[in-house]
Amino acid sequence: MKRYSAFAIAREALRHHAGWERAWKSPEPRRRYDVVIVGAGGHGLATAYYLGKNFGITDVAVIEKGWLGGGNTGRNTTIIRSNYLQDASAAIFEKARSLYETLSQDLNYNVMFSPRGVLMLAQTEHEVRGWKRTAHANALQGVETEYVDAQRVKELCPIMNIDGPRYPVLGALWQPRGGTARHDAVAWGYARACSAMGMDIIQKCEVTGIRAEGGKVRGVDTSKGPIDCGKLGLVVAGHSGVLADMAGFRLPIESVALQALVSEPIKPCMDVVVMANTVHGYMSQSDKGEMVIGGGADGYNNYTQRGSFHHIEETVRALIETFPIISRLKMLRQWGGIVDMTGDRSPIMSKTPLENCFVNCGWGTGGFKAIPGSGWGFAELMAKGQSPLCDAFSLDRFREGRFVDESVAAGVAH
Ligand code: FAD
Ligand code: PYC
Repeated sequence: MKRYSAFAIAREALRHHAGWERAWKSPEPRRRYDVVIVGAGGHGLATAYYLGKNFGITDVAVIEKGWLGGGNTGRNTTIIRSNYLQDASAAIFEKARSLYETLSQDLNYNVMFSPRGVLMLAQTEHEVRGWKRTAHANALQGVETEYVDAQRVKELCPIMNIDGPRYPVLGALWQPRGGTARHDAVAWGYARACSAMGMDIIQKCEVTGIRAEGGKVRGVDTSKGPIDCGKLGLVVAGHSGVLADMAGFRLPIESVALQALVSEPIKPCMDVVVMANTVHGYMSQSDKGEMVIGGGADGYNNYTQRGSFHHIEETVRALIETFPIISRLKMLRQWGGIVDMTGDRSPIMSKTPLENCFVNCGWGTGGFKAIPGSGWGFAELMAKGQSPLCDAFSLDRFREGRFVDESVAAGVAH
C-alpha cells in the first residue's frame, strides 16, 4: 500500500488525483483463516491490527454484517479521556489515550486526534467530592487530571453559564490531554492498515451461526457461506448477546439505544469538551463548527438504532441551562446506536466457555476512547491466552463478585 504523505498529495495534484489506490480491498471470504473477528467496528479492527503488528498473526478475517465503522464506532460523540476511578480501568483507558496521541503516525492515516481537554462538571457537593477523589486516584495511577474551581472552568470555557438556575457550576475534573478524534477515520485507518498487512475485511457478510466440535470453536456460518477458523473473536457491541447465544453461552449484557445530535455549524466558540452529568448532557464543537451534543441512554432494552424526540428535548433542555448561547441553534440531525451495558459499566474482554472463542464487549456508552487500548489488550489475550490489560475484565468477575464499578466515571446516565 502506498504511503500517504505531502509528496503523495503533490504528485496526485499533478495527475488529477487519478493515482489514489482504494484504502482497503474488498475480497470474497476464503474457506479458512487462523483468526476470524466478527464485527468491523473500532474494537474489532484494532484487535486485528495489533494481532498483526504485535504478534505477526496476519491470516485474519474481519467479518462485518453492514459497512465497516457503521455501528457505534461511526455514531459516537468522539470523546476521549482516561479519568476513570479503578486502577484496571485507568490502565486500559490511559493505554488507549496514549496510543491515540501517535495513532495518525502509526497508521499513516489522519485520525484527527485533538487533545483539546475535557471538563467533567461538578454541579453538586457530592460531585465535588467525587471528582476530587478521582483526581487523587488518577494522580496515583499516573493519569494527568486536576480538580479545578468554577473560575478556572469559566476561563477554559467562556460560553458557559456557571451560575446555572438549578445547578451552579462548583468546579470540574479537568483532563488537559483528553479530547476528540474523527471516529470514521479511526475505523478507516485501522481497516487500511489491516488490509495492507494482507488481512481480509469482509463487509455485507452477516454471521448467522457459530460451529463448534468437542467444546472447541470450528468456524462461523455467514451469509456468504461457512468460514472455518482456529480462533474466533466476537466484537459486536450491542449484538453481543445474539452472538453469544449462537455460541451457546449467555452474557451479562443489556442492549439499549444511546442517542446524540448535532446543531447547524457556527463560528468556533468552544475549544474544550464539556460533560455535565448532573443536568445531564455533554457538548463539544466539531471542526466543521457543529455543536455535538449527547444525552442519556434509553431506560429500556431495545435494538432500535435511531433517535427520539423525548431524548432531544431532555438533553437540549438540560444543556441550555449551562449554555444559554445554544438556545436558538437549529438541530441538523440526530441518531442512535445500540450500546452494550454490563452491570458494573465496565467491559468484558475474556475467554468464554467455548474453547478458542473470545469476547470483547460491554464498552457501553464509553468505548470509542478505548479502541486502541482494547485492541492492544484483546489481541494479546487472543494470541497468548492472557493479557495484563484484560485480566480484571474477564467473565469470571460476575460469578466471583469482582466488579469493576465505573457507573460514575461512565459519565452517561443509565
Ligand atoms: P461497533 O462499532 O458497534 O461495531 C460492532 C460491529 O459488529 C457493527 O459494525 C455491527 O454491524 C457488527 N455486527 C453485529 N452483529 C454482527 C453479525 N451477526 N455479523 C457480522 N457483524 C456483526 N464512547 C466514547 O468513548 N466517547 C463518546 O463520546 C461516546 N459517545 C457515544 C455516543 C453515542 C450516541 C453512542 C451510540 C455511543 C457512544 N460511545 C462513546 C460508545 C462507543 O461508540 C462504543 O463503545 C464503541 O464505538 C463500540 O465499538 P465496537 O467496535 O465495540 O462496536
Ligand atoms: O464515555 O466520555 C464518554 C462519553 C461521552 C459521551 C458518551 N460517552
